Amino acid sequence: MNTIIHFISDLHLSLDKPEITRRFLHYLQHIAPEAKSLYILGDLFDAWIGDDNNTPPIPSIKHSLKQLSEQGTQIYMIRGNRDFLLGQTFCQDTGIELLADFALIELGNQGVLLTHGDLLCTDDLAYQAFRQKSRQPEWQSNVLAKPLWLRLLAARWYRLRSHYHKRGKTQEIMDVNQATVETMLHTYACVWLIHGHTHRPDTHHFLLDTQPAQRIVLSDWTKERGAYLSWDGVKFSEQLL
Ligand SMILES: [Mn+2]
Repeated sequence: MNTIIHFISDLHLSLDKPEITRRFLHYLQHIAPEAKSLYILGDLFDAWIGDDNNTPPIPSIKHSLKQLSEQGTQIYMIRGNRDFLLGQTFCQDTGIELLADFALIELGNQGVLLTHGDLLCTDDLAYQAFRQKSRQPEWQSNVLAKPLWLRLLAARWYRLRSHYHKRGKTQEIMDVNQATVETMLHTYACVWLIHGHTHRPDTHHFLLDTQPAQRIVLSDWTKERGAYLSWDGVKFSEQLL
């Protein structure tokens, strides 16, 4: 029985980074089919302005995702802070199943908590306030009702603004808050956590009460390299592309 499971996040696919799109299409066509399941833990796209946007490179990405799911790899997705507007139409077009912001899965009889990671960065109060506002149905339907050209323009402006805002924030504020990590592990009664978002790939070992716990941070993708975390049924390994 196939027990291989892949995890990826933070590809930030966009028109101006064709190397990453190329690498991702190669991954979907030649590597991901070995996996029983693929979990995409958010920020697959650098910006998602609505499922009605089919400007490049979105059609080729959708096509390869659909091919992969039709070949038998079940694809799950947790939305990130960049692609939180991704909706059911995209999922129907690709065969992806959307998961909640926190999802508990089981690997080798161990509960593993999955999340994008932005909800763990509770020291960034300004971001958390924006997040709360932008998850309201009224806020989202208001945005999605705008014409596509206006949303494309707004996304460019938002990316510039985000770059500008980040410069003023310390590294600590933009990393996860350890107390929040422990609260979530307690809530879901497990000791393993996998997330992305921070672009600080690592495996952190710590004690949750008296139990050994671990937090795996996935790699972001750059022009130079991509990466996926692979579970082979017994252990994890990071594979570079
Ligand atoms: Mn993110």
